[in-house]
Amino acid sequence: MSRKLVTLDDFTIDQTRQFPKATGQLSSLLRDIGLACKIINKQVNKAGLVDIIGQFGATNIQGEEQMKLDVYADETLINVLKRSEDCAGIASEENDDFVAFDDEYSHNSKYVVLFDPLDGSSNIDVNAPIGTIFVIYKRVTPLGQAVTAEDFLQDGSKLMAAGYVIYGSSTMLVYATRLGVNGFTLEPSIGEFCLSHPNMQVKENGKIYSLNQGNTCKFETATQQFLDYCMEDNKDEGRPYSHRYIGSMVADLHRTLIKGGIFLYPADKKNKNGKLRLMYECNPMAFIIEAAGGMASTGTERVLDVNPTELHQRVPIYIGSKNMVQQALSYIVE
Ligand code: P6P
Repeated sequence: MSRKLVTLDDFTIDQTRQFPKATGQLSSLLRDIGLACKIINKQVNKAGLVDIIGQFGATNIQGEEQMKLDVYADETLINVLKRSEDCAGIASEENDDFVAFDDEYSHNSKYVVLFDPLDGSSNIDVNAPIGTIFVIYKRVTPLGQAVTAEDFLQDGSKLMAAGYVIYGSSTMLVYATRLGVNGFTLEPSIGEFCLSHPNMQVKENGKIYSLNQGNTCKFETATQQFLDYCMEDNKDEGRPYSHRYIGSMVADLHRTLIKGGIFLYPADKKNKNGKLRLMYECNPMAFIIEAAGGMASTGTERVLDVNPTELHQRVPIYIGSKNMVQQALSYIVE
């Protein structure tokens, strides 16, 4: 007997009904983000067939070559959210500064959205999984005016919701609120995200470690000691662990959420803050993994406690199964 089909709309409306005072704006915003990602999905799925693959010929604030799909995804999200009743402004990996939607309606919208429109885009040409990552904050400035930088530079513990869409062998939307983490798989025949992974939980222990091992010569001693632990021949403790690394954060974290394990992008001798961005990569993944029972640290503090100073700042990250993250951190303490 197949389970009743529950769409993302059904689910978010049911969640809203659990809070009598809820206005449904957060649910409506999640549905808007889902719509934008369905539009992006359409292009991602046929990227090999149309002249949309390859370099856009520009670079973003990170100094990274912008792939055409990056720009398309960024513009799609901005256009959909600008028309949303509930979004007052956005910030994106692809845009130097935040964008305040400067119309009367948006001045009275309650939320701001930050996103990495197409994370892992260096994998587009090799057809590896890529994704859209997003967070939703309630604005801190008064309604009736345009949002300002302080509406965006909030620490992760103030997040209202966070999620990602992974464009892989299937297209899935996973999002977390304080009520938990739920996964929805896109059913193309009806164009709806349907509940497929209710109440996702990350295992306390795992057998997979995930990092770019090519950077080993640059790692600090503590990271090298944890790597030695993962690769140690200790059958009683289930080691050596398996090494898996896709090089697309959404895909590596999705596997970690489903199978357990640890993903790390640590600081190294060259990059004192690692590579991944706090606001729209590390915070959303930390919010999701913590809501699923896991752990996320920068090595010195909880990711969600970092007080942001810049929109595109980077932090090191150790994230996944609680016991594995604690094991990795134990070397840093020592
Ligand atoms: P490296 C993709 O470019 C990305 O931002 C993340 O999705 C991914 O985890 C990381 O960078 C991969 O970085 O240095 O291993 O190629």
